[in-house]
Amino acid sequence: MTILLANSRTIITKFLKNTNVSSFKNILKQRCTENHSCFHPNILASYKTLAGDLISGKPRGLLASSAAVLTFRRQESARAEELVEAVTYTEENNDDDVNKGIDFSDGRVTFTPQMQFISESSEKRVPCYRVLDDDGYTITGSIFEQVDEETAVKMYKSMVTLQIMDTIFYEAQRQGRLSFYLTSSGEEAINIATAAALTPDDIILPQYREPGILLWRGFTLQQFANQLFGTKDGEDKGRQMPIHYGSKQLNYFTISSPIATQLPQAAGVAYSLKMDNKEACVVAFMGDGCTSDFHAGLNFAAVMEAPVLFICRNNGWAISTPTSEQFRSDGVVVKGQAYGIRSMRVDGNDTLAVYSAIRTAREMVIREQKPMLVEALTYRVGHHSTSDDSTKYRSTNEIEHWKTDRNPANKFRKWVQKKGWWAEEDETKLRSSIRKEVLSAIQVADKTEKPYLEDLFTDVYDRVPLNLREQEKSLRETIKKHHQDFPADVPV
Ligand SMILES: Cc1ncc(C[n+]2csc(CCOP(=O)(O)OP(=O)(O)O)c2C)c(N)n1
Repeated sequence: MTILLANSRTIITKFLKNTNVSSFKNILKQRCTENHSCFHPNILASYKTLAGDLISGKPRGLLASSAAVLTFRRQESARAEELVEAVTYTEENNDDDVNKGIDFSDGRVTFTPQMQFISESSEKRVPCYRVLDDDGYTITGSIFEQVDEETAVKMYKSMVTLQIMDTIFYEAQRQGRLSFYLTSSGEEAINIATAAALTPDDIILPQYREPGILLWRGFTLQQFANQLFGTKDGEDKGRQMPIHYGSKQLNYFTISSPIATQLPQAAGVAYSLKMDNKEACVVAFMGDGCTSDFHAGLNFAAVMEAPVLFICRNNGWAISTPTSEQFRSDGVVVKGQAYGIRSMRVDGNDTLAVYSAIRTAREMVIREQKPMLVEALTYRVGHHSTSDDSTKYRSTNEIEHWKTDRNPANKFRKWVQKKGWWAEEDETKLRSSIRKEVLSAIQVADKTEKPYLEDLFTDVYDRVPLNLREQEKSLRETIKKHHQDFPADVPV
């Protein structure tokens, strides 16, 4: 799993020169940690097939002469297909002049007499790493990190807590008690399994659908409620929209509304960890919708060799934009190689797979001091936010299928139950106690005072600058004039 996508060009090139599998194993061995077996038979088999094809295949893109190129016509689409070669070029021509190549600024590039175009897609899609089948059994031969009882139960409880918190806060918004909310429904595994696979020193740059990391790290339900209700006790003192959580103490950057903001920032934060020789990495989350804007972040991280783990929650939709209108590539995973970033694809609804993938990826990022990209395939079960009605652009059958048949928490529960670590009575007890806790947090937040008006102007600068003092004065005058339009519960 860890090696399948790793620097595949280098590996394949070496493999072509070392066609027997045992020497290939040695090449892989150099790139593996001692703790992780990389020799899954399927992985070796797929490399063997791939290399076999490459060795035996004649270069299909070879044109007899340049004259043929000139007479080539657009409508000859079948011929055009012949010009498109697989991503890896063959090196069959032994002509010294041709093979001398050119020493380009970033390394040597060989010449080829073949006119080849890189295919826009490979025949096979990148497979998705999975450990648990739909019934919660581990798939035979799957390689994964063992999870002990205490961790597994904490993971399951956190997934349920996230679900209950989402249901109640969502309802509170519908009742008009909150101005905005957004759920993580369907993405509980990515939230919690990632959180469990990291250490508290890893710095999170979230998008907005990852409150589970905060929950795992000890952010209380009261703290969530305080932020959502904009109380004086909220970490941000009511200065952010609901769900824009942040916690300095828990190494969780405050969420930014403009999407993809966090990605170049992540490269910078990770570079600072590198300079300080920290045994930690940055984990930057994004949705598939961010990939239109992620160039700066990924490229910056790649060239600076910043230890940042980019996790793309590919949940199929960016509000009403389906992934088919977001990109034409094989999802997000393949984009990594174009940036020189190792990447892998995981089933985002499989808690054990996400946990194992993120633990392994994290270790690689820190040990090699390089970024990595993980694409987690999942589905946004809820509406984008309380400002959206997703039934206007997708079918209820589709939503229902993911909500029930592919529910990540249900699947993980099956596994935990089979282990004998969880029972029906535990479920009933847990659900009722979390429900009470969330409702009580809402009650407290509802009654807590809003932050003082002056808090709007503090905390950014050591001493409040003149322009902000002027703005405060002007605001106070406006409130005096139009006090009926100003919220009565904000102490002036
Ligand atoms: C720069 C920017 N452009 C557009 C928006 C409006 N917007 C908010 S969320 C969103 C969709 C993001 O989708 P995705 O990244 O897939 O995350 P998901 O909501 O699916 O988790 C858009 C377009 C924004 N907030 N910022």
